[in-house]
Amino acid sequence: MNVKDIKHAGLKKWIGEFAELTTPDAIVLADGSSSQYDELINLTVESGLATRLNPAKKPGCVLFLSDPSDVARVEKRTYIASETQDAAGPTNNWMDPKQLKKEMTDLYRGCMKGRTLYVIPFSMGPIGSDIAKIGVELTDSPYVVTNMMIMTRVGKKVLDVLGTDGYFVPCFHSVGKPLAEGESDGGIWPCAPMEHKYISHFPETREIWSYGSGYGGNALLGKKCLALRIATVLARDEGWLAEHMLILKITNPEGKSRFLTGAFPSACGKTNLAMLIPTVPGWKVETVGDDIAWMKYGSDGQLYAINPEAGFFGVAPGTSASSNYNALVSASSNTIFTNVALTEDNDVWWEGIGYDAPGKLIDWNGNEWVQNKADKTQKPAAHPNARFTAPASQCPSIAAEWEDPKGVPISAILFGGRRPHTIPLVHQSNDWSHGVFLGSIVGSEVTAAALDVKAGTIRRDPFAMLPFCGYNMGDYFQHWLDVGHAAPDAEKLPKIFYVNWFRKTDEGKWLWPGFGENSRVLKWVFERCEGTAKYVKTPIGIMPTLDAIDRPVGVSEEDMKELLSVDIDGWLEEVKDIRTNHYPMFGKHLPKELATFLDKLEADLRAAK
Ligand code: TSX
Ligand code: MN
Repeated sequence: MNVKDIKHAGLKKWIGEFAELTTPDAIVLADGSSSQYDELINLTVESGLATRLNPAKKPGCVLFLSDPSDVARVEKRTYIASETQDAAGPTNNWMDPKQLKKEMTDLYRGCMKGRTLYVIPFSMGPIGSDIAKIGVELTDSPYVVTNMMIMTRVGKKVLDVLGTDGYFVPCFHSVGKPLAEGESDGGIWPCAPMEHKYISHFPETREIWSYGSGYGGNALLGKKCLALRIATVLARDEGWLAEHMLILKITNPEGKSRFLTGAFPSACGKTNLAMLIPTVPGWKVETVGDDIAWMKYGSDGQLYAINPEAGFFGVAPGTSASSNYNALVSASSNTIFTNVALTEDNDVWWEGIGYDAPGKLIDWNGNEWVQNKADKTQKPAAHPNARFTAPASQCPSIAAEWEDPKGVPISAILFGGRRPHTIPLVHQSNDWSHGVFLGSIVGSEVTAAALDVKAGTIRRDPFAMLPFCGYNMGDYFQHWLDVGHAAPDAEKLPKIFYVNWFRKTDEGKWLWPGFGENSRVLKWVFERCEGTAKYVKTPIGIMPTLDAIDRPVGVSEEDMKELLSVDIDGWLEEVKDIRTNHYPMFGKHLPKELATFLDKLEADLRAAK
């Protein structure tokens, strides 16, 4: 099948216009076939851009090394180009849409010279699901096409659903490096300089225009751009939720299952939690998604979630058999690695993989690298944001329901962050709106990696959505409140919890072992949904009694008390920080209901002192 066979007149016209602007040498339709996937991978291997890994160790896998300047999402070049700046809000970069389109059109002019324009029809969500959305990405990057084929559902079957006049979100992408007559990339990752990179969203017209970066969220436009920034706008207008959340299934020893979602800022181990292997005997945890959840009320009044993605775009460093066995297995075949290190026998290695580097490596910059553990200043062999792109179907813990078009019914929503002090291991909101308050104050300790703020500071990242909301964040809080008020049956709303795996002692030791032991907390959450868990009411919300959560080996009764107590003075500091540094940012867009929760929290804390 090729572009000529497309029966959707609007799509055909739109492709023609973009091709006229960008002047590619050829136009190819991504049909979703495995033969085309193999051809595209061969193309990147032959051009020297990718290295095929050892088929005995990593069958069907390749490694790409990106340009050193093109290694992560570029927030300062990410724009929400709404009609007014107020609509984008205080936490997004804004540009006038007309001005931005003019600048980008100039960049796109002739930008695909010497390259092939690929047309990628993709579905976010199981094909044909009521909750799914279709997008079409036009790109000149075979890396993007192959990654999109793993991360989304691509090809002919999407065009079939689209029919002759179906709706799709238009997504433009170019690496922004046209080739002169007879020139090739010669194995060099193509991208544009930082000042020419743009990741642009037009919320009113629901368009995505990306230029100059070939990496991850900047270039795989189904993920952060469509499934979060544009989807938040659709969700606001259509009365549902597009969230930066994992989805997991938990089953008790009696065989009863529940589903929950969870939002965590980066570096909190969201993918690890989604694929957790429980330590509580008889309990089972399975994976539905690790990054994005779209939630809508079903006809039974329950909130249902789908994972709009079909793969995992996971951070490799720190992923080991002990931190995330299921991710390692998912990424052991048919996987695209980016910016990890290459071993002499064409396997991959990264920091935190669980064993020392075997011999001489090629690091992510393409240089020889030999591990020297005595040298504390040695640069890592894998980039800290190195990734694996792996099919979700290969995950050993994938839940049977993960592709159910009607989604999975959600019993509980978790929020969390990396908080060494004050925030207990787990507490529950008193109701939905109070849960929205908890989501709005999510924050995480800045780790040593981010050098722009002093270590130990808490960076607020409400709902873990700060970089991903396509409109005013204050209005987004109001939308969450509205979704609760619109519940067909308030009794059926998911219960909302705030968890913290990252409490430390004053000496800096971890108080909680985390990882698989987090299943003890998930068990309490499950039992709260059943109505059987032991709990107490506190000024911050509902908490487990001291004996409600089984103590893991190595956690003393004293530690447990510390993990499950309300630190009144710490929380009063928290209230002060929210009142002076966090909430004022949203100005008149901050819902009054949330300000009231903050006042009540302060009054209740003072009364308990
Ligand atoms: O992912 C993590 N989770 C969630 C797992 C399901 N991490 C890794 C965070 C970086 C992505 C964690 N790190 C977790 C956690 O629950 N907890 C911690 C902190 C921690 C680190 C090491 C140990 C204990 C706690 N254990 C030892 O040092 C032996
Ligand atoms: Mn994410």
